[in-house]
Amino acid sequence: MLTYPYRVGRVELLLVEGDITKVSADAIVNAANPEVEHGGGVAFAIGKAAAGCAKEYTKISQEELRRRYGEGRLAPGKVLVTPPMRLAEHGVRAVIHTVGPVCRGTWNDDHARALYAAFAAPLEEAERRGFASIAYPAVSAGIYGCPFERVVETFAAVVRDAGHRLASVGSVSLVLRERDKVKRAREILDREK
Ligand code: AR6
Repeated sequence: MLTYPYRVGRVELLLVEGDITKVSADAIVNAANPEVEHGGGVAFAIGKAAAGCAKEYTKISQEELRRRYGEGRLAPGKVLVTPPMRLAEHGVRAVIHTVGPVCRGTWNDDHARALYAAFAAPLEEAERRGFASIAYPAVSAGIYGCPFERVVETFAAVVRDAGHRLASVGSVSLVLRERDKVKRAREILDREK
C-alpha cells in the first residue's frame, strides 16, 4: 500500500492509500454508529472482512456492547472493542469502534469537540492495551458528512496532542481509499509540518 510517513514527536503518523480491512496494525478503528450496526460504509467493510458477514459482526458487536456497558448504544467519546476474527490473519488484534459526529455538510464547535473525542478515545484504548500500532479510517467523513479537511486536521491534532503521553503506541495510520483524498490530506499534513 502506498504510504506517506510523517513524524509527530516520537510518534510516526502514516498516511496510507488503501483499504483499511487489508491493513496490518494491532488495532483498526471502525467509524461506527451508536447502535454498532454495521450496515454501510467502512463499518460494513470491516464487519464483512472480520466475520465473513457484516450482519454477524453486528450481532457480535451488539452483544459486546450490552456486556460492556449494559445498554444498547455506544456513547460519543466511548469505545467498544471486538475481536478481529479473520482480520487476525494479517496481524490485527482488536477492532476498536468509535462514534463520530453527524455533520451533514456543516461544521461547528460541537462537531469539532465530538470528532476530537472520537479520534482520541481509540488511541487511549490502544495505549492501555499496550498496542504498538493503530489504523483509522476518516471517521465521520463519509455518511456522516463532516468536511474532509476538518476530519484530517482533527486527526492530526489528536496525534500531535497525544504524542508525548504515548509510551506504547508508536505508529498511527490514517487509511484513505481514494487517491484524491490522499492528495488533499497530504497537502494538509505538509502544511502542518
Ligand atoms: N477502507 C478505508 N476507508 C474506507 C473504506 C475502507 N474499506 N470504506 C469506506 N471508507 P463512513 P462515517 C471511507 O461513511 O461518515 C456506517 O454505515 C469512506 O470513504 O464509513 O463515520 C456506520 O455504521 C469515508 O471517507 O463513516 C455509521 O452508520 C470514511 O471511510 C456511519 O456509516 C468514513 O465513511 C458512519 O459514518
